[in-house]
Amino acid sequence: MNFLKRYDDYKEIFEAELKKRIETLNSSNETLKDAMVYSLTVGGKRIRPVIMLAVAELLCVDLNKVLPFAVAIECIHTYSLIHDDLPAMDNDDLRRGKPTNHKVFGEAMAILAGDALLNYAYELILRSVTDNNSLSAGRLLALYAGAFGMVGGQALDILSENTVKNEETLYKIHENKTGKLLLASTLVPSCLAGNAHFDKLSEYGKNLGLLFQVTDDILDVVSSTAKLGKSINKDADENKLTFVTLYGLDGAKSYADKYYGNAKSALSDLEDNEFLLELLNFIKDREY
Ligand code: GRG
Repeated sequence: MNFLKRYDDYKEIFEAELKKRIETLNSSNETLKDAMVYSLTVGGKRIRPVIMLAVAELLCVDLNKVLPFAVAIECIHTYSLIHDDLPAMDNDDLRRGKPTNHKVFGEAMAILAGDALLNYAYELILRSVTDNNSLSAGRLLALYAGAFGMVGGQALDILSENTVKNEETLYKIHENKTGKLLLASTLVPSCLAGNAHFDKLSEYGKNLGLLFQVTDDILDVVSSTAKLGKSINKDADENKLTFVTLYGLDGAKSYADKYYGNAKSALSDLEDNEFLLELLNFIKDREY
């Protein structure tokens, strides 16, 4: 199997669907639409939609059923990055190598573009609910994106800044802030297939999320702005709780190995698992 070719194939299917959705996106004014489309199309790995399409294929779910959820999760991810970059949060000027949304459109429009992308995600999901399986897929995504998941993790991250420095908090922040959307990428297709291999995909998705975050923490120290497309060394500068600030670089690398191993074992007896196993190497060895 050629992993990168297959990744690009999934990405291409996703980009075609996204383009179609953008063409028919309704907005009462062009500036707001431009701000939404700017961040949706400014680049990015599209890893969450790619995971969804790959798991859907493994579970024999019709790709047309999962594609609205793939666009929805990328809209949710994009809104979270726009809001995370705002002065009130991480205050970043660069994202994906380009000026952040508020640098181009101003703070107020960036907040509204994020809000509109989140609402659009649920509009797409609600339009594709046709049975109990698609209903439970939508419910899971909403739960994992909100206070119980990504937003809850972001809140804990902000509340712990400069104060709390322990393993339990670190794990809780990352399990939620980054982990829950990645976990949703593996579980939405399972829900669409009537909870097929739910436990295995859950174990895989949780560990993949932690692997993704520990790699992100490592890259903040060892990479460059040119490669990452965003500022580096922010975690230490801002006294953030990360795998590197808590355990040092070597300690963080050991955690990456642990989560990699756990994710791999979770899928060991699943047929056609090659792409999802190779994806773990892609995440661990990524440079951006
Ligand atoms: C503001 C509600 C709210 C939540 C923000 C996701 C998030 C929560 C903040 C982003 C902070 C951050 C950089 C977390 C590290 C992991 C992460 C989500 C990285 C960015 O995701 P990628 O690498 O980005 O998938 P691309 O650009 O490839 O889409």
